Amino acid sequence: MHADADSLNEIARDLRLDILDTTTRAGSGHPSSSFSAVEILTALYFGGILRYRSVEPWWPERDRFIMSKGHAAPLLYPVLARAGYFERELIWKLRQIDSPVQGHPIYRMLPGVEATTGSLGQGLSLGIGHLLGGRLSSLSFRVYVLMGDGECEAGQVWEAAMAAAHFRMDSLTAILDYNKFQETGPISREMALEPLVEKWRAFGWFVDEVDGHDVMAVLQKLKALQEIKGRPQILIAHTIKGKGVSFVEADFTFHGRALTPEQAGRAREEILCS
Ligand SMILES: Cc1ncc(C[n+]2csc(CCOP(=O)(O)OP(=O)(O)O)c2C)c(N)n1
Ligand SMILES: [Mg+2]
Repeated sequence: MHADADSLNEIARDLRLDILDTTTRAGSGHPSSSFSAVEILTALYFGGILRYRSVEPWWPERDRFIMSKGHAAPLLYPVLARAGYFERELIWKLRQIDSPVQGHPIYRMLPGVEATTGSLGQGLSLGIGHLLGGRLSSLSFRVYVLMGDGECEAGQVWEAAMAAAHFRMDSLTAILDYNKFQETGPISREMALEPLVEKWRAFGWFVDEVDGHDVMAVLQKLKALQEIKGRPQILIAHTIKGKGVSFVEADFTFHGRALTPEQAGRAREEILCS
């Protein structure tokens, strides 16, 4: 896929506007968590990292992407629509009763969603399950799992980390949206994760770090990780929760709270000027 910095940054900007507009219209959702991972998903889906066929969503050889931090669904839906999995009109039904675009992604309700997520801590285990299943069927796809840093406070993440290294899963890449905040405050205060690089290394993983808002850097790092043999890899992406809108970046209480129409107007200006 053709991927230059200008076109990817343009996609990232459009995705931020979609997150803003759909959550504001819904009157709820997680805009700041979604803004945080925009460049990561842009690199994965539109930078040529993930192998997928949106017209054939169950293509057995497809790479799997699991949005383990499922509350960032307002980012996943416009990404999947743009990738061609379904009509864009659907994104406006975010969080409506009976709509397939719920507040958290639901497996088999929407093409392109590889796992039901939202209960934090489970996505890495689900990714391992996909890969073990793939081994039984002699399929050689890759699995990418996006996790939050607060999510890494869940014990299941570390059980999965241990298992992936045990099974020598070099087709597994975790990406950590390391925005330093969870729902109720800074990670360092709620449940410190540092030293994070050393922890993942100790669990047998190959670890790299990146500026999670530099889309070309994310792309290059993800490409390089595809060459690592014998070990699962994690890309620790340093991000800013609420990235792109100054007053959301400055206020962690925007977690799980939509912007008002007036705030959204100001946010739109900022995103368009970035
Ligand atoms: C098992 C579980 N516990 C609690 C929650 C409630 N919850 C939703 S989002 C969130 C914070 C997640 O923080 P982080 O993983 O850092 O994601 P961010 O929004 O910062 O990207 C919490 C505690 C949940 N969804 N699942
Ligand atoms: Mg976080």
